[in-house]
Amino acid sequence: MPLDFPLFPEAASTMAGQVDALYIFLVVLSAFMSLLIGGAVFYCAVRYRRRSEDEIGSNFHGSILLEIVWSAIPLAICLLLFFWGAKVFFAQSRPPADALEFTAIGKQWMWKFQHPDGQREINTLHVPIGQPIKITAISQDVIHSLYFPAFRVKKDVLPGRYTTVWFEATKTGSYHLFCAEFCGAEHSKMGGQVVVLEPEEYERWLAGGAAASQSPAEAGAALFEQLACVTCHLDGDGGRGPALRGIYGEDVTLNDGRTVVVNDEYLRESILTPAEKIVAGFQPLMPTYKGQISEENVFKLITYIKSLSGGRETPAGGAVDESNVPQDAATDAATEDTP
Ligand code: HEC
Ligand SMILES: [Cu+2]
Repeated sequence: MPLDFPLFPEAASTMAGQVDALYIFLVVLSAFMSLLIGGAVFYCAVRYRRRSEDEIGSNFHGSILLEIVWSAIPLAICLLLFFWGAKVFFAQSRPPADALEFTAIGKQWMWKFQHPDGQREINTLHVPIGQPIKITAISQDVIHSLYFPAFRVKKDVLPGRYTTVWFEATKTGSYHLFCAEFCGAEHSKMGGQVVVLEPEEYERWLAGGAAASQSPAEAGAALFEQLACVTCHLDGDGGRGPALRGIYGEDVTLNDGRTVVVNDEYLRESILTPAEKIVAGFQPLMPTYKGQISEENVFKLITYIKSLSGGRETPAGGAVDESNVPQDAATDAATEDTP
């Protein structure tokens, strides 16, 4: 094998150039400053060395101009680094709105990925080129960190909290992915490959795999019935719990007057520890599902709730006057609409 010792991993995402430019600037700046200061120390030590036993140093009264110059220039450089770093940080932290939504679960010692259509993989991830990919990740046990060196993105994956990482691949090929947080005896095995494909190839790959029988939203809908969520959350008002249609991305008012945005994190908390945040106007009677629903299934329920967009569907034809219908019948009509 020829000598294969690259200084940098391959640059295969839209982020790679930005991260490398900042990194190289920092290295060059540090090297320049070290040489400048080290050189000046060495030069002065030699040039102004004590030449005879009875030599007395000359007085030096300072220079305002010099003080200003060597304060202002470093300040300007630090500010440049701050704003430049912030710009790259924001670009990394804000996935574009049209990103494909993947999920990842880290556990000792593997990565489980799920594609938007429900296809699943372990330690390997296939993605299409030229398309922003957003991965919402959570850990099932200890802290892990999802790292794609060729894309120059890395994000800690924590138990009990969602984090997201996004990238857009710019080169087809197969690249490493790693867990970058020491997480136990077999941490070093917690890695694999991310395979970047042309969009048509990706479609073919999706079609060729053991096709997911259900989309995550469909699987979530099934769980919603199995776990009896439907008994309290009707597709309309009048249930013991709030209707969930169209809540995603909206504000919800809590019984203590606070307003929170319904996002993935809020939904997860509402399902696992409902007592933490009680929706205004409702009783804290939702059972806690902590420890009873796997992270995979929480993802599915969330995807299902997200898929319930738009206004509420009125029962068949919308002509049912609920006041004339016995309570049970109205309930049935509303539940039937739940996909
Ligand atoms: C016994 C009735 C009951 C069951 C069963 C139930 N919930 Fe709830 N749920 C409630 C009530 C009441 C609230 C409002 C009070 C609160 O926030 O805890 C609520 C709140 C929620 C919220 C927050 C809604 C909002 O508007 O902010 C979500 C999300 C939710 N439930 C999801 C589920 C899921 C998913 C299941 C099944 C795994 C489920 N619930 C099972 C009664 C129930
Ligand atoms: Cu790990």
